[in-house]
Amino acid sequence: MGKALLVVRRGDRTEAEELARVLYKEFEVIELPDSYRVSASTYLTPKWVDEVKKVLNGGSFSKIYVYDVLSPRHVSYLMRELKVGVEDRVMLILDVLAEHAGSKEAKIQIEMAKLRHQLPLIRDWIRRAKLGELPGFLGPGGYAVDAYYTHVRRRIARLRRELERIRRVKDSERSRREERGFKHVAIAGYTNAGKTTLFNRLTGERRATGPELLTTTTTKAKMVPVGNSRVVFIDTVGFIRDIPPEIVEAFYATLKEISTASAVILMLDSSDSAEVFSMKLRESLKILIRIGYVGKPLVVALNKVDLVQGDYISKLEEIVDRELRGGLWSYRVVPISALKGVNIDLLKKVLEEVLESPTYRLSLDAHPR
Ligand SMILES: Nc1nc2c(ncn2[C@@H]2O[C@H](COP(=O)(O)OP(=O)(O)OP(=O)(O)O)[C@@H](O)[C@H]2O)c(=O)[nH]1
Ligand SMILES: [Mg+2]
Repeated sequence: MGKALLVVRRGDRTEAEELARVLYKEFEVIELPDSYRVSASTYLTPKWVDEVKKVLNGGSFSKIYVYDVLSPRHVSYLMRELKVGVEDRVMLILDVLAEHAGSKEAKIQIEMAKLRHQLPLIRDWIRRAKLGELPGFLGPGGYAVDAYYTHVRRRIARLRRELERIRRVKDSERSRREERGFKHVAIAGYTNAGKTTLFNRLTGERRATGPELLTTTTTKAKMVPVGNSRVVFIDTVGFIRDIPPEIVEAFYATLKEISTASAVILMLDSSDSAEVFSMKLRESLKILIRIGYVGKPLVVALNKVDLVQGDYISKLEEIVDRELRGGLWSYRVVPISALKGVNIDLLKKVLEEVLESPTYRLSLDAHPR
């Protein structure tokens, strides 16, 4: 793969670079100010288009990722102006997931999400071809684009059927386990928090872990005894800020495993700055609400305590209390190190208590705040 160019707002730079690093050995970054005001028709203003052209002329770039939501109009305009492939944030996330995808389920999910993401762009091409705005582009009269559109629609329908089949299998496995009295505990949270490391430690599995973002691309369930209960731990795909709907739909399986669980271990990375930690906590809670995991127990695991000082953990505990007190969940906080094996027994004990206590009933009236 050649070199990539990232166009990114200052505040998003770290996340964008971490994602790009998974795919490209070499990339350059153009930073827009956080206050950058998007041009409605072209995304980049003429000044910034010139900036990008200058950088493009200085090297051989195979792709530009604009780390934001782009409309079909933006993409068409930028590709015409810059004469190189232009993708947005969703595509970068999907490309990273594709890079890590091992299982058939993951591959189907990602292909479907990519095609669904491209549909509006293809529709825009068809419209332009019919208006004669794309002379000679993919054949006369837009016929080829029309045919491609139909092909993509059919392919999406086929992928959706296959996914539904895989989901039915997962659903029936889950119901069978529930009938046998197993409790499901989903390990959820932001990408790179250490979910798979914890899953491996609790279950003895050897799933791949790593410092890259979005290492895990499918869920996995494994039963182990915890105290008197038999608990099925579920490793899940990591959250990322502002997940767009086409990804959410493709990753429905992960979200379903979380929303149907008896308890969720919400993994957070204590080595993050307080600001990033709070952002990830709030984003995670928003996702839990969106998928309907409310009124149920939340065990907040402050992971990677081996990297930080004790007083910092107290500060993070305060942040968690501030966000969760009187809120939509009954919660407990446990500082752990999944990697070094710190407080794992404590975590299990807390889980046991949480699973044995009668289901927490949500009553907004009872929690005035
Ligand atoms: N120092 C330290 N590193 C940890 C700990 N737990 C996990 N890590 C590291 O953090 C990185 C991410 O761990 P994973 O278990 O892959 O994280 P994940 O949440 O499953 O990430 P995704 O699958 O990308 O969502 C790896 O490099 C782990 O070795 C910990 O307790 N302490
Ligand atoms: Mg993982």
